[in-house]
Amino acid sequence: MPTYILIIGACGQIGTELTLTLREKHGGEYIIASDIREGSDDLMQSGPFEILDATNYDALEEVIAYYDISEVYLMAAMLSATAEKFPMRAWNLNMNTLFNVLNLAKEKKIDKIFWPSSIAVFGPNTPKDDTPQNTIMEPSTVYGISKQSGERWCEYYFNKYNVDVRSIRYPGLISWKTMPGGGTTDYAVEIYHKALSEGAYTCFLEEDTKLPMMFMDDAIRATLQIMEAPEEHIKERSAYNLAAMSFTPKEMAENIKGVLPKFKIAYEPDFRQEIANSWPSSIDDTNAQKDWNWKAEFDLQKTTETMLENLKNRV
Ligand code: AKB
Repeated sequence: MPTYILIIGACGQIGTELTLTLREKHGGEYIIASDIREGSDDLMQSGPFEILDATNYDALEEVIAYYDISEVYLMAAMLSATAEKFPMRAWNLNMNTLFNVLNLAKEKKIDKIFWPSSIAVFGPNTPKDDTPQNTIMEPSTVYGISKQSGERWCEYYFNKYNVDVRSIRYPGLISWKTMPGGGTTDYAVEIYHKALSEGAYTCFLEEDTKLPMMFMDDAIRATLQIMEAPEEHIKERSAYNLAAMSFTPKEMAENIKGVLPKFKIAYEPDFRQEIANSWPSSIDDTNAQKDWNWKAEFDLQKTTETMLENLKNRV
């Protein structure tokens, strides 16, 4: 029997690439994309698409019943920078969509869930370097509080109701197909666009702010890997730490200069600096390596080459 998969938030930064990859792997008709707005042409044309507000339980249940969905990837969320501006909207979106999906699994209407967590679950009192899987968290942002609460609820639904929910703490994600929106790590994508279009970029973080980052291909691979792992291998039912590389805006700019020697960077930190200061610099992902064989393939150099190569004909 084929497995029908629903992606919620399919038009976002991760959702777009995840949908296209899953469609390539399983066939377009089995992967139902959904969002509150329409997405890119390749997404809209490669398989079924539903306009769906996943905070509405009845609407979500209807789509799940109609397509006989068994797996849900819940990628809709308000990210860190936007969430600071709209705390209640962020809380409602990030938590209600998660509860809706968890409750559908509790009711046995779906079998398996992927829900993304983030390095934002950590806070200013967390050890900054090689942040362990289990440590002090105390997030200080609206987004981080919602992600940490979400992790607690995922673990609770697994323990109490045997809901098969799996999660990763994504670092900042870098991709050329879709722009990020409203995050603190967005500079690491904007910089490539501006390097090509204007030869210069003004960064909203200070030059020495080191954050964990990952190229999108690695993030998608990790997502599919954790979802395909045998159930008994998933030992963390909150969310797994996941790492690939860590760098500062200055290091990134130097790296870009290796390809575009005339590139110039300036720094004008704004409110996002405080968010970035509260997050780890690097992440220890030993458990993901051990439990489901995680290994990143993209470092900063490979990321820069791939981004500039793919963006040069688009920007
Ligand atoms: C953000 O910056 O808010 C996100 C994240 C690290 O979860 N990219």
